[in-house]
Amino acid sequence: SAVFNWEDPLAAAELLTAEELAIQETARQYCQDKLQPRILEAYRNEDYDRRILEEMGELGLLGASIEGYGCAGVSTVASGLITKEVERVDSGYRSGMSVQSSLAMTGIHEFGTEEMKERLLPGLASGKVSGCFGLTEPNHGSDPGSMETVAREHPTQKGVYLLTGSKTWITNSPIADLALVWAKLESTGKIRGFVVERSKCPPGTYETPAIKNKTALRASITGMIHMDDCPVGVENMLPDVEGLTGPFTCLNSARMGIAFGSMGALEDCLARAREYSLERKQFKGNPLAKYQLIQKKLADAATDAAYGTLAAVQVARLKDAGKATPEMISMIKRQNCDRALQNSRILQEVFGGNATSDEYHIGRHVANLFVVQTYEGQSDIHALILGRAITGKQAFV
Ligand code: TGC
Ligand code: FAD
Repeated sequence: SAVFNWEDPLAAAELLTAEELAIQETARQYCQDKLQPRILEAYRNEDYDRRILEEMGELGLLGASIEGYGCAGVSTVASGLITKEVERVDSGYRSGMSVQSSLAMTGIHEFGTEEMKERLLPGLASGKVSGCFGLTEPNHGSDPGSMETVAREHPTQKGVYLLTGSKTWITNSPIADLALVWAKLESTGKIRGFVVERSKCPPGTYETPAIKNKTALRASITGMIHMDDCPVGVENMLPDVEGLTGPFTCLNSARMGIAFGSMGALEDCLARAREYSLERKQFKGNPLAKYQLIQKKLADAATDAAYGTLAAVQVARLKDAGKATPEMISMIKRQNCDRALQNSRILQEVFGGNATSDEYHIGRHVANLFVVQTYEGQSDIHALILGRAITGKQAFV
């Protein structure tokens, strides 16, 4: 007979294939055995271990939903479950994976030439080559369509573009071997994607200073990209896309990952708060878990995690069936990030003063989830995307 499982209250596992469950288990084992023991020191020291990408590559976790080119070719659901397991440990580790897989690899896979895919994707899939994604600029975050970075044709060298401009808040930029950078073509004013390979940039044309002393996502390295007439050959310009459709197609994939990932972080907060509340006693030897107000906090978090996971699985299935729309992805990215952030803040209260110690992990998730709610389209921006779809009225401008 059916049994209630607080870790999967609405039995989302019933919706998964045996292969998807096996992939999730592989990812979970890796994350719990190899990532969890590293996270405290990484977060304290603001240190991202570059080897993590190679470890993930060896397990087939990078670009996992891509077919061929050294990638695993699994379902969007399986890929989401991998993301969920990584973010159960830390949103910063998931960030490092997202920019490699969903942003850099997806862009090259969707819009690159066959030659480009064969040249670049296997290295990225193995994690031996690291990638990042440069869209946001110092003056243009929520409104990337106003970007100032330009690509102009080299005055004398045919087939070469010169990129000039700055990108900021770029995950992995200081360590990335290549960057998928979005710039406006000077001749047309249209946004195009360029793969900038660090090793091919002359000194002084491409700099990637780190942004230090972050208050969140400290186990992920973040930086800027400054380009000053940085030469990029036409063979590294994505040929098949023009305009914001390019970066947003990559973002559809990454936002889907975040919808799953944020639920992993929330589930970790819930499991830790539950355990703490069972052990901690206040007032006549009663565990906190016995008090109604504590139980409500746990019930709310379990409910939101269960609903959010079901919604993510549904939209991922629709994506594989070719029936998902960007608005659906906006809805689950927004809702799951909002609920993860809100519940993690409430669950933090269960720990009392101990929440202040990083050894209880909850404060780290809370700080991280603020960023997760902000990047890849801040929550209110997704509300406006949905509002536009519901009313037909544009609120941005
Ligand atoms: P809008 O008029 O809406 O659209 C312009 C063109 O783009 C197309 N498009 C999409 N295509 C595919 N998928 C989507 N989701 C799309 N959304 C829009 C659209 O069809 C149109 O095409 P065309 O051919 O007609 O030109 O453009 P807008 O300028 O009004 O956009 C406004 C808005 C708010 C929707 C958009 O700019 C937005 O989403 N802003 C949020 C910015 C954002 O998400 N930045 C993310 C940066 S990357 C990042 O944060 C990585 S963190 C990674 C990590 O560490 O995990
Ligand atoms: P702004 O656009 O200035 O927005 C500030 C506030 O105003 C937000 O709350 C926003 O919702 C609100 N707002 C803006 N416009 C409107 C409006 N029309 N109506 C109502 N409210 C509005 N970017 C990349 O390209 N690549 C990366 O790898 C990457 N990694 C990141 C890693 C970290 C740690 C962080 C913090 C950010 C990263 N980003 C990355 C950037 C991220 O995508 C942006 O920070 C985000 O899109 C928001 O842009 P902004 O910070 O410029 O905020």
